[in-house]
Amino acid sequence: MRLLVASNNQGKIREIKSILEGEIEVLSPLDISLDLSILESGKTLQENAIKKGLAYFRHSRICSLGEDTGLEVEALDGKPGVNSARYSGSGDEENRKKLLKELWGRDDRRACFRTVMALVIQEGWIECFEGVMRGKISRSERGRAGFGYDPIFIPDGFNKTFGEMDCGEKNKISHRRMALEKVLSFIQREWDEVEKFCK
Ligand code: ITT
Repeated sequence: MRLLVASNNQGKIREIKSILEGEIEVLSPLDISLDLSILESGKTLQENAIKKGLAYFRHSRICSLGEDTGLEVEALDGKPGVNSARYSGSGDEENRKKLLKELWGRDDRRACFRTVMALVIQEGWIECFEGVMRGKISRSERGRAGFGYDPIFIPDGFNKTFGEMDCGEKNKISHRRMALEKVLSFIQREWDEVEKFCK
């Protein structure tokens, strides 16, 4: 089966390719020379995931996986959430700085990463899956691995940030891994129907 990752985020694509290695042939937009820019205007992660998945499917006719991820911080009433990519109005580094500043002096640092994936099998057949990783926001940046908010997120059960883990370690436990396991078991369960569209 071939699956197109409907994303321009190279960090995400790397992780998805690595998690699905040996199971599914994963393509990135670059692999098929597709250059799309999708406006993430949805109010929910699911809306945005579907929007991305559908847009890539319509341009490629290849089964596509849209993904939208948000970091939800308890003390900020779930923000930045669906606006995580645009939190500071600038890039990843500014986003992390802004979040650390907002939480400065606060003891409640609980947060979670939530990923919603939309598997677009054909026009009119879309399946959504969610993965959640709970943890807390560190007091400062630690580690350079990963991408996005990884250097300031400590997953539950660990004393280090995702930024301090090698990618194999993050990929074993992450929100993305949990959502992808659901995607895989759906495809295996429904293979007789799915293969008609996704081979
Ligand atoms: P696409 O829409 O092209 O997929 P994006 O970077 O806009 O790329 P999201 O909207 O899903 O993707 O990401 C929201 C933000 O959360 C963005 O700043 C990401 O860098 C960050 N992010 C997503 N997954 C992450 C992860 O596993 N670890 C750390 N940060 C992550």
